[in-house]
Amino acid sequence: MSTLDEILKKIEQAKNIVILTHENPDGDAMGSSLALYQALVKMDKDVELIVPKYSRVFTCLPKIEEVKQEGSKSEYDLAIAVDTASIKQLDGWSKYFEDAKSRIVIDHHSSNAMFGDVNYVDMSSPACAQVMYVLFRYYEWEINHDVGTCLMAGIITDTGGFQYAGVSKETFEIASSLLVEGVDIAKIYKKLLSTNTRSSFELRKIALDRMEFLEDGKIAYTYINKKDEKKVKAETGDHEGIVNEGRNIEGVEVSIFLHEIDDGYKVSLRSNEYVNVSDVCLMFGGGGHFRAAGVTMQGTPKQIREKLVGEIKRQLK
Ligand SMILES: [Mn+2]
Repeated sequence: MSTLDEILKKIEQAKNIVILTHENPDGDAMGSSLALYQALVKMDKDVELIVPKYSRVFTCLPKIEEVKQEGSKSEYDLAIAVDTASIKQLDGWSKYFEDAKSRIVIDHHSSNAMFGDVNYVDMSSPACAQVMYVLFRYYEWEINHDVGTCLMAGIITDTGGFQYAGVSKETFEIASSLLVEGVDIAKIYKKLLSTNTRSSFELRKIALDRMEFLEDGKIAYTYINKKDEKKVKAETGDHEGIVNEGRNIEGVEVSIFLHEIDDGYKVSLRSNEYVNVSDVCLMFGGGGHFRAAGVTMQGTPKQIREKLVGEIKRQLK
């Protein structure tokens, strides 16, 4: 039996299902999990999509009002993790995954730990939403306007509006078929990629002001801490995208962005051409993609910066 058939069988056998995605969910995490959620509801499953915290920019997504902060059950027949590379990324809600009778992982991260009983991971896909689209087509699940909008949201955000490596002919074919379904690509683009909340703008200002260039300008580095966030009254997700500012500067190969969390700093790394930032993050227990990866580290921003630069330097030309 193919992996896709195995997944369908597990879904058909389950009465209740929980869908989970990674902490600090991005548009791909939200879009692909919401699309899957709608398909399972349509199959008359007792399904819950649990996302404890997400940015309010995602309130524009269809069915977002049905997302739960907490599960209603202690044990589910089936748990499906979407766009999530490791159990660690399920943070405080990994128990729903671990305690489920059966576990499925649907993802596109090259660093995926294959932590499910069945894992469908297409590392060549630029977004989990593209993987999800393949599932929808294979199972002949209906892609209506709402589902299409969620899938498109995932593809647009994870590809930075079709600009990152990994975008293929297939990506544009999917976009084209969703466009035919009436999905408003321009509107999703504007809402999710080119609209900033005021507090996220203020946070960005602080981060940009603090940006330093290291190793002959090949590394851009900046951070924000809890004090900054308090000052601008930042909300969940307001720091999203700051890491791209450094990467977009001429001559920069790697952009480092640190964001303070309860137990240290969440590190985001982006590269432009040849540095494998997933390898750098793996050294410290994280991971991701070749040109986009993350890890949580302890210490002061300066200490973390030194550790990261030491690793990155080995790959710089
Ligand atoms: Mn993704």
